[in-house]
Amino acid sequence: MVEWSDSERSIIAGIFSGLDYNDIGPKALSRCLIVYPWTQRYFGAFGNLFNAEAIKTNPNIAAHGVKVLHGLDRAVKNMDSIKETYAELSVLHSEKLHVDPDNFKLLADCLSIVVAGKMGNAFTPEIQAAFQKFLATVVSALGRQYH
Ligand code: HEG
Repeated sequence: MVEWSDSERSIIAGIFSGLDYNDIGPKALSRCLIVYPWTQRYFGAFGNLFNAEAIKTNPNIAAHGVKVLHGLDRAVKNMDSIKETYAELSVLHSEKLHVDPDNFKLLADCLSIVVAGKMGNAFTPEIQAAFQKFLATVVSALGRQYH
């Protein structure tokens, strides 16, 4: 099990309490689809993804970006049982959605970049270290039910 220090816990709680999900979620997901275009294949039913502008203004993508952040919220609230918390979501991504688990890392990296851009100088190495550890734990948990 991943161990969290008090400082890491408060950093993670602090980052998420300051996040505007409706802004950050859509930006992180659309960035992932633009930077890594092969990730678009899972969103064929989401409408126009023709170019970067279309992706950034697609309301279905925006809504899904918000949904992903709410999904992360569950890990923030269950820091000591992230693996269990995501067991079902991992099965869904594996068996129903057939999402390649490498993509979790790509989306996590895009989220880091968007959060870093938003926080500016406040995104110190210490804050980044805790955030990367959190995201790595999430990525690992989401990839857990693949076989
Ligand atoms: Mg996934 C559905 C969370 C990465 C593609 N994703 C969902 C749902 C949640 C979620 C909460 C809704 C589940 C439900 O309906 O019960 N996703 C989530 C997280 C992360 C992630 C927390 C990683 C940080 N997802 C991810 C990636 C892809 C992807 C990288 C593809 C590149 N997710 C995906 C698709 C759906 C979900 C295609 C179904 C969307 C729909 O049809 O509405």
